[in-house]
Amino acid sequence: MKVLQAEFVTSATEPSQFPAGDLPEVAFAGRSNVGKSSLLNALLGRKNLARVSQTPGRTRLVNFFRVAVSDKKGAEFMFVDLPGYGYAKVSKAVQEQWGPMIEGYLAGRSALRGVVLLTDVRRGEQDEINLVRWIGEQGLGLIAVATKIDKLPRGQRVRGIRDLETLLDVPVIGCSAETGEGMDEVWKAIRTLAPRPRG
Ligand SMILES: Nc1nc2c(ncn2[C@@H]2O[C@H](COP(=O)(O)OP(=O)(O)O)[C@@H](O)[C@H]2O)c(=O)[nH]1
Ligand SMILES: [Mg+2]
Repeated sequence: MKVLQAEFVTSATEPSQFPAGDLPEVAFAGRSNVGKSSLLNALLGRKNLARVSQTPGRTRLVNFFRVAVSDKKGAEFMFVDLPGYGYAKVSKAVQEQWGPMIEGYLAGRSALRGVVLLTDVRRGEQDEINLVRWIGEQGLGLIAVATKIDKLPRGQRVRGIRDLETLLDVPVIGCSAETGEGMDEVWKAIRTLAPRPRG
């Protein structure tokens, strides 16, 4: 499989600005700074299509990217980079505005097939446990990913991923946007997710 095309479509701060939704969508969700934009870039083989920020909590927009991959039939879909949650330095008012926006998108978007939920392999908290459950209840597919595994010494990675699987009670794919580890596995999961309507 090859990525034939990856292009930025639009940024939205509210649902009225979302694009038509005529392509199957895969959303990337997770705490601020967990590596959502980096994973998206790594999957697409692009350096800075989704902006990677040095300052956590910066992206307040829902960013849409049109993606085409080579396939027997050919396939097109939309990747959606969601604003991160849970960054303490962002004012409470802003956080309270984010939550409903993201929740509204995830709950109401009919083009949405599933969510890639990112958790730092060294963290994983109640927020992620709640999200896993909630995403399931929404009839959405879930791909749970442990990010930044390059930050763990090799000997601790399998254990780190297993611990996260135990915590979240779902299979977890270990990833590094830095080294490219796990990208094939995530792609495979996305490809099985994308054609299926939400149930
Ligand atoms: N070592 C390492 N750093 C990463 C990885 N993914 C992201 N980062 C770094 O983590 C920071 C936040 O990344 P970003 O993609 O902007 O996170 P986002 O806020 O979830 O979109 C940046 O400094 C990235 O360079 C990874 O797999 N390994
Ligand atoms: Mg980002």
